[in-house]
Amino acid sequence: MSATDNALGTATVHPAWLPDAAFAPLGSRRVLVAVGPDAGPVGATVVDEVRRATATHGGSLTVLAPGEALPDAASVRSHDLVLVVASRAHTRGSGAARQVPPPALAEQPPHPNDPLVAAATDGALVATGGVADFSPDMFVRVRAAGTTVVVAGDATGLLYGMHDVVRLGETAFGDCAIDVTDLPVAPVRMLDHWDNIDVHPVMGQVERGYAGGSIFYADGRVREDLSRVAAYARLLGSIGINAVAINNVNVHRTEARLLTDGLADVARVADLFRPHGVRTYLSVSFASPVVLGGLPTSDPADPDVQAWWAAAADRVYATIPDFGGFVVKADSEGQPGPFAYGRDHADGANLLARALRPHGGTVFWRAFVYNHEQDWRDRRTDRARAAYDHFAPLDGRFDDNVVLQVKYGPIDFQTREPISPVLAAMPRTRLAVELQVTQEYTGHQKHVCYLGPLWSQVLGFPLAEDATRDVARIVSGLPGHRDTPSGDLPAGGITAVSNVGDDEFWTGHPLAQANLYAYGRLAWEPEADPVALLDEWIGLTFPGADPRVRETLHTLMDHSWLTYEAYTAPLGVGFMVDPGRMHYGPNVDGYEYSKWGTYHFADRDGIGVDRTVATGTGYTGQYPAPWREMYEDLATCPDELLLFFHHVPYGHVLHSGKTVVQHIYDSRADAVDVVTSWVDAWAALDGLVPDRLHARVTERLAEQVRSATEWRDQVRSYFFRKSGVPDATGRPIY
Ligand code: GCV
Repeated sequence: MSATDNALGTATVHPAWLPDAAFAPLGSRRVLVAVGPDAGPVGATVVDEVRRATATHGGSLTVLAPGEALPDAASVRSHDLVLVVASRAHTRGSGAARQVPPPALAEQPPHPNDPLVAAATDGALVATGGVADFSPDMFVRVRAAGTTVVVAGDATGLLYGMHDVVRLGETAFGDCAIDVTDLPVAPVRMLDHWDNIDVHPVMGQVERGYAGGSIFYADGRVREDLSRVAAYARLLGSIGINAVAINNVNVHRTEARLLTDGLADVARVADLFRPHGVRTYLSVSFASPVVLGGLPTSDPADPDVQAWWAAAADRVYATIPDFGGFVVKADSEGQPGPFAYGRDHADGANLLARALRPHGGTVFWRAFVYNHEQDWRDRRTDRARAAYDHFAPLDGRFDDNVVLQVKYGPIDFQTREPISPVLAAMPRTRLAVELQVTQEYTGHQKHVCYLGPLWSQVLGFPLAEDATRDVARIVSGLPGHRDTPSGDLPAGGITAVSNVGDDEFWTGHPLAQANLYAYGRLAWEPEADPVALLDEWIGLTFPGADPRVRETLHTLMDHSWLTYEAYTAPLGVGFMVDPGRMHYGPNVDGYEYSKWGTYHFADRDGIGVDRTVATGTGYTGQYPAPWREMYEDLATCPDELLLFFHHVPYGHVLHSGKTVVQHIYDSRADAVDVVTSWVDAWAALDGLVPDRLHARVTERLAEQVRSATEWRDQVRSYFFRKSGVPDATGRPIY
């Protein structure tokens, strides 16, 4: 089978989760689309998608143009699917409406499509007043007397509702289809690209990118042919992503100019994202007034600096009226920031926010600020403490168009970290949690590592308000105790670093597409079951495949994050990756004597970092109850985070009943056995999935087995040599 090959036998771009065949159930139906007078480019996308699907699969499309006379009820109901934009009475923050009934609604003038909704749903929606209650992006799907009806308050809601029908497939047209009201929890669902225009001598074209070159840039400029961006925008719109930052947060000289000379090119990119409901953002350099404007300073208090940013923002919005805003990495890993002028990060962020404010733009200001020039001999400085120490005192000082973007853990996207306490410490600040879809620390898209379960744990972690308010609720402005009125809690969003490049399969490892898919779906619905989302991805990506495909992919992927964790750094200690190979492969002491501040402190007696208040760095004290007490106490600290919080002897007995060192020995060896078993399981799918895809995964699995074996042998041998404790199972150690 060679579904990715065209007639000439050469590679085409893989369709990811939107192959034509996934549209067959919708495309074989009689579909009526009524997009309303203000549907704009997103409304046109809905029409185009349905046109393409019905042309491919033999259905039919009726488009009801704005102002056109409404057909009678019988002809409306002769359609199998009606997609309609109806009235939207108010614009509540998204998320909030999922949990809290909307307030009483003011009288609204009737929308031209409301009678159509009444006809299509046989009066069901209008009778309940349902169509009046839409918030942005929301849709309602009902099944009424043989017709499936999707009603949305705006065109993006309709796009999301249409893709919901695609995901459901035949089920959407069955009489047991369940009526749903759906809307995203987080208002902003963003992807950040760490793409450079110039190929960076160390980091390459895409920093921490493992899928080829950039889809945006080639040969030192924005690509002429942006067709990959258009296809990417379609993928993102289908999973509810609504914001994309198109350049690296490490803003180098050429990329800084996107804000000025490059605006026409940014506009070309924004034109491609817009029809899919995605707003474009730029990463900008805090030093822009100096670097681009020729000013002597970038001090936030300087009136010329303020005027420079205001003029820069004016030019951006004159070119791209729906521009999203800026992403900023300041005073971090060498990037310029307000500290140089004796200002703090609220001063810095507000400077940019005030320039964007007249245009409705937002600053995503990153909290990833720490000392990367630390002396490893200095045992009091703890990198984990840094973001909280810098930002928690600033709560309440940020303007309301600033979102503070906080990595999910206190260090740096490790396979296992505790949740950042910053997310609980700033109730008067709009917060976004930052995840990493690109697999910097999780196998560089050479290893199968499905991250949905990790993100699900992060978003569902009940960090605040006596463990009632989880991370998703914090970043979405939802209260913890379900009976508490929401009031005006600040909402930021969910953001992540993309894993996409110009690779034929988008993500290098074809199975890493599932991470991009799951990220978008979890950002929409954080409570979704990540394994169910994986199943959804399998169904869309391999429509009509032999059942063994689904089964095998679950075998490989469901627990692959835990398997990856089990052969790499143990019990939450983190890192142990090789700095010389861009964080790929094992190097137990790779960061032990460096300036970056992420250590394990293993000696002949024990391992781990003492971050307790009683005897360590005091980091546990940054958490609210009950987490502070739980992490502080060795007896209650969870095994998987033990070495993040405590330094313990190798003979310390875990809750699992094993000693620390025997756990290290066993789980590394067992995990490699698991990975090795995947090779045969995958080989059995030869002929059942596209040939090129099968070959690519086969090649990557071979590397995963090699690399996991290297991890196993180095980590086991390292700890045997340090501790002198033999492996009770007698398996080989070197
Ligand atoms: C874009 C880590 C990565 C860097 C990245 C940085 C960040 O340190 O290794 O490549 O820089 O995080 O998130 O800014």
